[in-house]
Amino acid sequence: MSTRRTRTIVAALATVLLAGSMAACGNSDTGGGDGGGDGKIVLGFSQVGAESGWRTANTTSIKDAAVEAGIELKFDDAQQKQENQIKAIRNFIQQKVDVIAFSPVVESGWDTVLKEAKDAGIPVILTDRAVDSADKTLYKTFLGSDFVKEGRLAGEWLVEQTKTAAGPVNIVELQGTTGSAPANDRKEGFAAAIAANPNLKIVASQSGDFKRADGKQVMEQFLKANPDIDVLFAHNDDMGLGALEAITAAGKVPGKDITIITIDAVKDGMQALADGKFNFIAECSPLLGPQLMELVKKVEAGEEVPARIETEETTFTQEQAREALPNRKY
Ligand code: GYE
Repeated sequence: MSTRRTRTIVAALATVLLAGSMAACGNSDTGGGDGGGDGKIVLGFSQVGAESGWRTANTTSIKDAAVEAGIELKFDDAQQKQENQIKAIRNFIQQKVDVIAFSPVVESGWDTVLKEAKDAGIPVILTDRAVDSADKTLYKTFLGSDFVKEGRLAGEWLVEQTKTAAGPVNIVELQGTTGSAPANDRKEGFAAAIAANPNLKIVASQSGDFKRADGKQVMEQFLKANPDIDVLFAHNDDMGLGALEAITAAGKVPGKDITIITIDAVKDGMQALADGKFNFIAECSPLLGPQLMELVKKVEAGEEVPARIETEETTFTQEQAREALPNRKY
């Protein structure tokens, strides 16, 4: 056989093999779903909304990570409404996506739609926020933070700071979205941490829906009703940032007259902390995208995944915020 002919046969064989392996790879990627068409895994993702800096960073992380992982993302913004999320999930089921992921706006009321996804054979991943469903087989895994711990870390810092306080310490609390896992859990963790100190008193506690404008408005009411507020505990940076405006407008100095503790550690929050307007932040990382895409690939391939995967987080004082801020990604 001539060398030329041998080379042609080898080249032809290689092409066949390559095409074969590509087709095989395409088959495994499409899994059970037929939503993609081009062999990519199709992920339906229902986001809570765009209520905070945390949420914006989370959305960016998820969209970027999907591109990076070669996953086709169908993204829906529920505008903080559970009914919109349920509708989006039903749409994803109808479109036969390969995997559904969502960040449930509140904890309760998901069993019916989760059952529908399960019956359709579409695996569901919870990300960021949890559900209170008793049936744990309705979803594959949860990826997110320990919100109770975040609240506890915030409370423990306050206990330490007020160890030598002479009189009572009056605390107001801006809660996150009513019924949401982070609002329930952060409240619980904070309350548990300060429970043994009877001089630490929560004098008012109300939802600001994790939004800046609501944080401002509720803080205005708090200030009117309570002349002696010593501490604000806000369940996220954005509500704390809104509250800053109300505090300043009331002629008080944030960070001095009123000690401010928040959760998240997004850029604007970290800036307020570095500037001395906030006093302490417990971090909650929104950068869940890359880990989520890994999980999507695994559950789509039918692999076992851990029931709960928690994000590693830290806390920041003013000093630490000044150090960390230049390298902060979000
Ligand atoms: O802390 C808040 C956002 O669910 C952890 O939602 C998330 C929370 C976050 O609106 O800023």
